Amino acid sequence: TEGQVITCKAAVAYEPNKPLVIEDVQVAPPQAGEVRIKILFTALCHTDAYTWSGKDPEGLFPCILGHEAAGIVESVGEGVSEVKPGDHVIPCYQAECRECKFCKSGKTNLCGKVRAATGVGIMMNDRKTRFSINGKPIYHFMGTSTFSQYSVVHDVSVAKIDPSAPLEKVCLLGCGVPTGLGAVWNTAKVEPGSIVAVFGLGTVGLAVAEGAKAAGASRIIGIDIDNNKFKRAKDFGVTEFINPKDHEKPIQQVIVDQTDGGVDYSFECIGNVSVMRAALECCHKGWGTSVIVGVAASGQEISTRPFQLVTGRVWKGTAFGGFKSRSQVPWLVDKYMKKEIKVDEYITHNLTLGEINKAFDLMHEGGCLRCVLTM
Ligand code: NAD
Ligand code: AHE
Ligand code: ZN
Repeated sequence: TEGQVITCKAAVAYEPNKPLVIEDVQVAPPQAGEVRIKILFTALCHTDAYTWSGKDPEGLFPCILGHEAAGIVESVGEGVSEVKPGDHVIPCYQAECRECKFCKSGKTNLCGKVRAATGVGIMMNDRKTRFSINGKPIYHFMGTSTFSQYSVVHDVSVAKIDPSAPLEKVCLLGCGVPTGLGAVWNTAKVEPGSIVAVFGLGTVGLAVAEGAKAAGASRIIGIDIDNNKFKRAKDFGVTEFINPKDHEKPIQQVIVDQTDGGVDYSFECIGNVSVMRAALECCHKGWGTSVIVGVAASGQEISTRPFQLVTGRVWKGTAFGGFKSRSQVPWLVDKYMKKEIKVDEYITHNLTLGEINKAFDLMHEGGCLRCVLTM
């Protein structure tokens, strides 16, 4: 198949919120600096639902969504040296070129090399897409487009992993689990004994709890409006639960009252700007740090009294948990293989690519964490 157009199945999003359509899609061969991957398993992340909803200013239609996956390299374009056909890989929406201003700064995991192209659904080389249906182009998404049996990505967006790792599990290391763990370890740098609050107990929030437990947090307060999330949360390290619906007072007040003035660290893992405010305001005066992980819709803005920051609270954000993707995803896979981090426990459902609309429905039902699709 090397050098040839491949026709395969993919789930195409034609319009916001309209059911995805399984189509025969033509996938062009990889050009210079590109890699064509046979995607074997993909999970769904809340961010896919967000872009599908039409609220993402970078959302373009028609497109192929999906960014939490694992597969095997089918072929590589000119000049690609770090991966070869047959390598087991995880596509990374957050690239790492090791050469740009961002990569060299040592201060961030963001990479500037291909971001302008991935934000507008095209490939850098010729500013076109590699997906089409009968000659009509289909946009890429986040530089990954994993809801397709084959996808073309930039070489700086491919992490080569241990070939003995089970791809049907480690696909989760493409987004949600690293994001939560890294928010705690890299962005907040939670210390032993800390009191932590996690808003939203989906995969990202539970990974925050898991990371906080590993960091030695003394209390991990989980907040969610879905009581179904509470049962499982204990296994991930949550020590106490609060459902804001059970309280009349604002949730930040409830937490401040229960923690002698507030938490050391809080994490917003929902994408709701009023919860972001509550997450900041439940932090302890003088040092409490709140990390925004959730992605909020276009037009939404955060607000608080500046006094909250004047009196020492810190507001931060994180993308992919601050992990450098190509360097650290393989390390996370190794940690999983050594049973040092959970992955299997986040997978509550398994379906096939053909059942993808059902998988999105599940996401909005109580209790679902990750649904992994077999391609
Ligand atoms: P999810 O839908 O599985 O989990 C969200 C949880 O929040 C659910 O359990 C839901 O019941 C709960 N929730 C909703 N509204 C609430 C409220 N008002 N108060 C308390 N709980 C509430 O989502 P996920 O896949 O875990 O992703 C979480 C968020 O993180 C999303 O916004 C996603 O887009 C974002 N995300 C960001 C990054 C990043 O790099 N920054 C990476 C992955 C995901
Ligand atoms: N296009 C969106 C931005 C969405 C966003 O913030 N994405 C996160 C990853 S979410 C994964 O589930 C991210 O990595 N952001 C940094 C970046 O470079 O995109 C919007 O709202 O504009
Ligand atoms: Zn994601």
